[in-house]
Amino acid sequence: MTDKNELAQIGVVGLAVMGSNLARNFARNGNTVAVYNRSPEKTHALIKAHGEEGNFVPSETIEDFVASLERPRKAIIMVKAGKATDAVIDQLAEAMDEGDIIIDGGNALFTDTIRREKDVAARGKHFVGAGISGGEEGALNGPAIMPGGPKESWETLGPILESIAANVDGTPCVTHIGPDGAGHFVKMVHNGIEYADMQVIGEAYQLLRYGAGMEPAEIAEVFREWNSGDLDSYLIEITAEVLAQKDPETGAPLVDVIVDAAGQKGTGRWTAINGLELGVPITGIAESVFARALSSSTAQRSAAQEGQLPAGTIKALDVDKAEFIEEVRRALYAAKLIAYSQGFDEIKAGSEEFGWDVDPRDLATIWRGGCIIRAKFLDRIRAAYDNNADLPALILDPYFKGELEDLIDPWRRVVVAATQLGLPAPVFASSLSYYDSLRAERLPAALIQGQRDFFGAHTFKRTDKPGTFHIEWSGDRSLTQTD
Ligand code: NBP
Repeated sequence: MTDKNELAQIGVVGLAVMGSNLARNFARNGNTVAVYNRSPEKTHALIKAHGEEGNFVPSETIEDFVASLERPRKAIIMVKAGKATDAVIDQLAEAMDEGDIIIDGGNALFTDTIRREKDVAARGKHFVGAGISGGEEGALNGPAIMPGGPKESWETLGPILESIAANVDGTPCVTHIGPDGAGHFVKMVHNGIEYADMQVIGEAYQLLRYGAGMEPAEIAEVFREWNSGDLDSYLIEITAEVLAQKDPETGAPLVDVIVDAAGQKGTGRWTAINGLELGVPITGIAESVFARALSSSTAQRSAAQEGQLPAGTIKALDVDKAEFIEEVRRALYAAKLIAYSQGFDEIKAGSEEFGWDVDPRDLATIWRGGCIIRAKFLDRIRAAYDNNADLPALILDPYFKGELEDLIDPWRRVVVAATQLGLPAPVFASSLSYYDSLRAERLPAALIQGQRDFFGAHTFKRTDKPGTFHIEWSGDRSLTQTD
């Protein structure tokens, strides 16, 4: 149903797949929705195909669109991230009045969001950068939404966003994350964790396929079973679906006909870059981004295969298949736990750096539904932060420490097995090194400090007394205290 005279509670600009699904979600949940797209064909197509699902108010100009919104006006931008978003923000800010709210629901870089909020605020309007996860299906049926921006915008926006968000145990998967770029920052790290989660699942598959010699359909059954335990999650569920799928053309397992090169241009890469900038070791996420980059290094890969780089001694799997499957499950669980723990570390560091005061419990709560990393496991993460909001690391929560007791030995054995089988398991292995580094009483950083003092007089601290010291390396090797 469309009615040009009715004022809309919310508007959506950009009616490609995400925007039109979001608009339908608003309409289906009782909101009157103003809709506008740069090229009117998409607006017409939406109204033609779905106009009966609720109240839509279509417009062909941005001015008409703005005029069709009730005050304070609320418009969500769902256009291509980058320049298109800036162009639409400018048009909306021009046409809107003081106190109106512009929401960017695209995958913006959080530093762009910080800049945009400042610009829009200077023009007397509110700007909210909101991360939206769940892909097309989530946008239509209930995404997880991570809005940043001013708290007072949340007061106005909260109820309408709650009306379309996913819902778990009566709790909507949306909450105000923090000021300015907090929402897009958290969405970025969510996607980084998603990269790592997908990569560890991939590594488990690789080991079962080429280590234990299992066929995709058989591995699909294993993943189905895993989905009923600790690993219960959307990503494990869809992995089983993908592995069970046959290619409609050849009848071969679909996974065997898909080119094994994955892209890494967006939020995963940003998460890794930001981890480096903040000095947070998000090894699982960064290795996942590198694993995708390596998969796409087609020329190097084919040269390495043709030139047959030496493999060394490869040993066949020497454990029982059922036992190996269970050990791989535990290694996957452990590496996943590390990736989440590191992702939460990055959020904590970002929150401190930018003064956002992000509550990790909120994230564990809203990520339980709607988004790509939704998982039973998030209930445990929520409980961990409920018990202690200032946990130094998620893996130090008593429940997860208990889990690690059961996981650590299989995890070590699986990393050894992957090495002996000559199979890559970059996140399984690097996560274990991260874990052992955290546990280690002494790290080789002491030696590095010694080297730095040797070649650059960078000085060092001592374990036995305060102060900063230097050795006269090219002289008599005496110790001097520099402060
Ligand atoms: P796209 O990212 O493919 O963008 C297409 C839309 O942008 C169309 O409506 C297009 O209008 C509009 N647009 C462009 Br391009 N340049 C414009 C300009 N200068 N002025 C006005 N409009 C312009 O759409 P999408 O896949 O629906 O994604 C929308 C946003 O949601 C993106 O930021 C994306 O990163 C984010 N997101 C997507 C997913 C997903 O699963 N796809 C998930 C989560 C978040 P036109 O029709 O006139 O060309």
